[in-house]
Amino acid sequence: MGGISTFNPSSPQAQSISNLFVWNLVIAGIIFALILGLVIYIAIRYRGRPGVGEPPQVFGHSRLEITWTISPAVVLLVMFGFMIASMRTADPPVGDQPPDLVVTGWQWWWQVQYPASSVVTANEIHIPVGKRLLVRIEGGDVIHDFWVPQLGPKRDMVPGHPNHLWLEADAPGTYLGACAEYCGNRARTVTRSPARRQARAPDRISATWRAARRSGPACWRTRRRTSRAG
Ligand SMILES: [Cu+2]
Repeated sequence: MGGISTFNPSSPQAQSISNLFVWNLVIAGIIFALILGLVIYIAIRYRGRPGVGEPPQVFGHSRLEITWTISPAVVLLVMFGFMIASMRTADPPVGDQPPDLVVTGWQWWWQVQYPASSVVTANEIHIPVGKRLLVRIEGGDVIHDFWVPQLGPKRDMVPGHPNHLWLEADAPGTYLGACAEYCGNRARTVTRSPARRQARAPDRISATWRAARRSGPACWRTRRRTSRAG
């Protein structure tokens, strides 16, 4: 699956979010099928027929009412458990650790700083495979929303209010990112290949995340040609 997609996660963070989505979808699907099935069954089984009078009216049924109160509460508790597990993986505490990368959103491009080496790039981030990096997320002008669907969660870039995000890639490759909210008339999500996108710049906000096989300081990657995921 190419382009921007949440269905082929490539990091533990994105995987945990994907798992959360799938489990929520399964649970919601079961509930949907159960309710729809019961509605259809009841509508057919107890439909009005000629010559049949009004059915007996029931007011209050403690066991039924307790059941339909406790069941959704249990389902919500289970989903809450999945969510907590996902948050622990996708969004662990930052602590006092200095950021490996500082990404600032501008209209309409990403500024990427590598504090360890003072290297600054635009729109492309080069990171080593299998290393969890702490990214500080900043907004330069208006509010943007940093998002690389295959690598992790979205994070708002609010001017004057830095956020943090853990970024990691399981395999070498090119991962497209986008601003995930409306920040101006020229901000659009990127679904094109880097080559086509460059041909169409600068009217699209865009970013490319390359992950290289060798581990090492993230800034090294800016000077190497990286292999594409096969
Ligand atoms: Cu934006």
